[in-house]
Amino acid sequence: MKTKSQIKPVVAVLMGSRNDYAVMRAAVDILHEFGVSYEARVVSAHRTPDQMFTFAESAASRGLRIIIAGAGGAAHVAGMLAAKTTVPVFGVPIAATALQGLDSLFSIVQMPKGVPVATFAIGAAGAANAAIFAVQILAATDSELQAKLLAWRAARRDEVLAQSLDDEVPA
Ligand code: RP5
Repeated sequence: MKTKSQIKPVVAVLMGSRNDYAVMRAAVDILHEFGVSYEARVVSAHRTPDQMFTFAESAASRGLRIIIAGAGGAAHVAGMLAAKTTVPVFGVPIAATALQGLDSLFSIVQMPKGVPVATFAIGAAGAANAAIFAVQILAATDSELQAKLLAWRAARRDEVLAQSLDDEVPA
């Protein structure tokens, strides 16, 4: 059996600061739940640009299939990664400044034609959805993962069907 450090990650979860992990954890939790191999690390476009480019340049040869990149403020990490690799990049805006994530949403979503970043919602919902979307893409060529995904969706459906307002609404 391979140890965690021996398993090659297929998804990378990057973030501009350790402080972003409070949000990006939602992506890690989903990948963990589905048993998708991943790595999570801090890479900043502004503070570690050389490391960011080295990461992007080696992403494909290291076997990464998807990069999820979260950042707040003037969030350039997702776009700059996308500029340096053809591995698909999913961007997650994080509310880290007085502009509450709108700044990072606009920074991530307004990519020039030819260098796409798939942009998700601001915050933890976006981080979780980025990971679910990664699972959906990987599941297209992995029947075991597809079965897990269908079971996960069915569980979400059953949760809603079990919800009742009987104790809340006036009789
Ligand atoms: C961005 O600046 C990071 O993604 C983070 O959201 C924000 C603030 O960084 P810290 O000062 O919390 O490290 O690059």
